[in-house]
Amino acid sequence: MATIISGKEVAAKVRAEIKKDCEALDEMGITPGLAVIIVGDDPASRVYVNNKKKACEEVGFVSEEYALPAETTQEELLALIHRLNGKPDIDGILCQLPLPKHLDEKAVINAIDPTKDVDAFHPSNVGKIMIGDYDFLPCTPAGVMELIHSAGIEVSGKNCVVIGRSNIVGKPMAMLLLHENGTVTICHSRTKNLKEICAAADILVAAVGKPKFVKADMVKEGAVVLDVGINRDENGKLCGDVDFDEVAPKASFITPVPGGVGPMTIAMLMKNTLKAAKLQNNL
Ligand code: BQF
Repeated sequence: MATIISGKEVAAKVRAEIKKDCEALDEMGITPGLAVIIVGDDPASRVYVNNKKKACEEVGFVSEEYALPAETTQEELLALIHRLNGKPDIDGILCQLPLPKHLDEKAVINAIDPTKDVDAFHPSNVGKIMIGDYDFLPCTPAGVMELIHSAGIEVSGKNCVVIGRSNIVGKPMAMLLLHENGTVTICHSRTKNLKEICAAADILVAAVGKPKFVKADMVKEGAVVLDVGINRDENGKLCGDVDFDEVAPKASFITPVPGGVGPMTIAMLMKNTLKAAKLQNNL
């Protein structure tokens, strides 16, 4: 039976360390500030934005919410971002995704000052990650790596399989595992023999976006299983991309949903915001 890695607990430790750092900045008259933009009223996005604001409050950052109506134009949204780029008390800027479909996500990401890009979605930050010389790591992959480290798991030389190839999770996740000398395979909707490839993984990261997609026959005995998914099951209950009840008995380590990768995503956002505040102040 697997050891459950509690993202909830690890995230609380990370936030406590950030809070200490923030108190040290406070003595220099610096308070990290995060601007969170939300467009429209998607209920999941509302929950995520609230989680981010609450975390800011806990660690001692100032957060500013910019809640824009769903009808906001591209020009209005870009104008807000430009204003925040020039606002000295704002160190980090994020625009909650997905955006209503009349808005251009790529243009929005490109508009954010890379030194304030705490999601690390701007092409210049993505490029830096690829080289291994970065200021910010994307929050979810960084959170997964922290969970791996917290459990004392060695990545070097391991067979790592990432299911999912999004720009936000799958691709950067593969890159971070590669930086730690994992042998990395990325699987996706066109992958042949997905089951066999997953079943050969020592470290399996599920970022598919399908409830309980990973079944016991896709997991090697003793594998480490990290579940990035946030879905609702047939009863409307939160569940991951991994069928936890089936897979947990086979795995050596597994992350739950909720309380696994999710809280780490938020903790890593705080880490990036702290870093951004240090960068803005030449520290
Ligand atoms: C937990 C996200 C998909 C698309 C856009 C804690 C979060 C989630 C779960 C959270 C997510 C997912 C976020 C738990 C932020 C993670 O206890 O299990 C926190 O707030 N997340 C987001 O901002 O955008 C998303 C998933």
